[in-house]
Amino acid sequence: RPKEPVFVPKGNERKAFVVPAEYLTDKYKPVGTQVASRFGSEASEQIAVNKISIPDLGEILDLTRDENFTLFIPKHQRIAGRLINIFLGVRNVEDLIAVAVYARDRVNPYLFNYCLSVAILHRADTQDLDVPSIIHSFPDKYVDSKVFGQALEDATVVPENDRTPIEIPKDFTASDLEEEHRLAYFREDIGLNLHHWHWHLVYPSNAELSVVNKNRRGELFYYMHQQIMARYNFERLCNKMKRVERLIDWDEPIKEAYFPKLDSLVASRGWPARVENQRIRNLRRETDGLKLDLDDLKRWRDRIFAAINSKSVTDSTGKTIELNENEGIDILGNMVEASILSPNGEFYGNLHNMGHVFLSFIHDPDHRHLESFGVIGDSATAMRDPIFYRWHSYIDDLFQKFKSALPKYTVNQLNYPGVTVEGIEVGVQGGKTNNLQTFWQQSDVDLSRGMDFQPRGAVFVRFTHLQHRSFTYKIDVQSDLAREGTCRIFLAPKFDERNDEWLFTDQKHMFIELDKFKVNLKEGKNTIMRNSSDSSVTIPFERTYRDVDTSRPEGGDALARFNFCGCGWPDNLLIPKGTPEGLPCQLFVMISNIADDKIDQEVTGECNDSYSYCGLKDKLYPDRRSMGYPFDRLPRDGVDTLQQFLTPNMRVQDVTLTFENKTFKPKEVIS
Ligand code: CUO
Repeated sequence: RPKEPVFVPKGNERKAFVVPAEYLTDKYKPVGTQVASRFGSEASEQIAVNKISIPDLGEILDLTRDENFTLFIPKHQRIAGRLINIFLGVRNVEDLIAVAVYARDRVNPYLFNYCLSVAILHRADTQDLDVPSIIHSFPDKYVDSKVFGQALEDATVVPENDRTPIEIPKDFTASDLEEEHRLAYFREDIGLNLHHWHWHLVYPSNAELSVVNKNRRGELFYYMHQQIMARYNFERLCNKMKRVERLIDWDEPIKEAYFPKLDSLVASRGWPARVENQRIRNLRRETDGLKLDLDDLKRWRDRIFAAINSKSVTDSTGKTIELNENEGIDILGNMVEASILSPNGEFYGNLHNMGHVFLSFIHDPDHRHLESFGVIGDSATAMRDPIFYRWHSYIDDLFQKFKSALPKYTVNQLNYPGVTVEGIEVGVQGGKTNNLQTFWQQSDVDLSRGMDFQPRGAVFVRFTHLQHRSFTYKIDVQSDLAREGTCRIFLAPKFDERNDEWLFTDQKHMFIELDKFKVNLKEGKNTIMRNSSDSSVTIPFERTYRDVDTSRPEGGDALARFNFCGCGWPDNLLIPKGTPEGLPCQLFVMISNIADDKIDQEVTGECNDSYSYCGLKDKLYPDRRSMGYPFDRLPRDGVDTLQQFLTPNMRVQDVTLTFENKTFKPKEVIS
């Protein structure tokens, strides 16, 4: 039987809750004491749970304990919003524990985990509380289902100290006959999917207004997903494939198939697969509250395009709101996603979320086979499926249409008079200058918390992921005065899929952000040194997986503020794979004018290191420019190439990206 999430206090000591009898479900009332003593015997401490007035869970219980849960289905969003509000509404931590204990044995486990995580993240009195990573609570969403049978066997038969990690093959979802499988290492990367789950956990689209209404969240929805597309297209070029085709014709059969090979331990079912050439059909799924035609989706699309063309939207009171160059993209992001911040949800609908839902029920749109949604229907698993990228390519194109209609950046808006970038060099650990290097690396992760077995003990799985040699940027900058600036670093392939030089209007969509940080320039020559591991885009491996040794002081530190800190591009995917012969790339560095960048706020504290895609906890987004600057708009007239786009405060360095087809063992030192 799957073990549901257990929230373990800091330090991993086991504590048992002593629960008021009326909290037990009818099923457990007769055996309550035996159950309690079974689990209580392992506890070092017993905690009495407050007696509170029992909340009415109402509609929340409509989602039964053995169903799957997703943030993309409006009904699920609504009940999640209700449960989050219950968790947010209680007076103090003791009452939160009480209401959580009461709810836990009644509510769907995925729903429970999500809502309690959101509440812990947003309550003032739970800011130092840890929640185990979802990879530990629900490993079934991240690894090959075959592993669980083996893990159970190991756990039962092999003493803990003699267990060896169970190896997950790198290729388990398809063979090389399937061209799209070349990208499986990216789509199925555990850290990547954890990042995406965390992003949507930090930026829920439906909950109390104070939780949803974060600074520039609609714009960040656009930008984070735009960067996913840029990075995916970059990886495709590395694998000799052309950029993703937008899913623009929704009536055509979808050529991509996907067989996830994941089993839900909670729902005790396999995640449905999608065979090739399936067509989207109208949805009639009463239990999910879904009665929607493809025509509804098309109507929303047409209204959104009309809004983009007129650069204005009509809000729910009939008032016209202009989509201007400052807040326009933020409004559009919320409207397209859609979040509850949409200016008119009734009229502009729920395009992006429902796209996920239509695709996720393609195999059973009227529920005749009693099947649940496919992986594209859950933010924890969606990025595994090739169709995710075709859908998000469509969504991104829509945002780009809006961006292209905005005023072009003038030289004044790009240049920083008096500042010149004179040289860029990338020093690679154990490698050649300006030659970034990637390879395969194995890592181990303990899944035992997400499974129920006796005796307990760690069960590790070993998986293989992309990795790169760490590197250092050395940037020479000349400044005529002592001043501050923002250093912005991006990378793009040098040639397109035909091996031709890019037009700037195409290449600008290929730039992936690598880093962004403030620099203090002195008058004269400056040399800026910066390590790849300090990137404002990524979080380190340990934070992605939360496999830290809590007995060490730095381990305890790393556990702090997990929820928000769990958001961040995985460090192992900072650099795309490259090619064995070396993919020519262009590294772009810009020092922008601080006067137009700066946000005045204190940014010290935890988790201030992966803000590019995730923002800062409880703070303003720490860069006043439009997200994606300077590549987010069409270039000024007469600019056709990257070279022509450059102002003196920008520079481009050719680098190569070389992949070595070699697999390093976990923690093997790379020289
Ligand atoms: Cu993150 Cu479509 O929004 O998955």
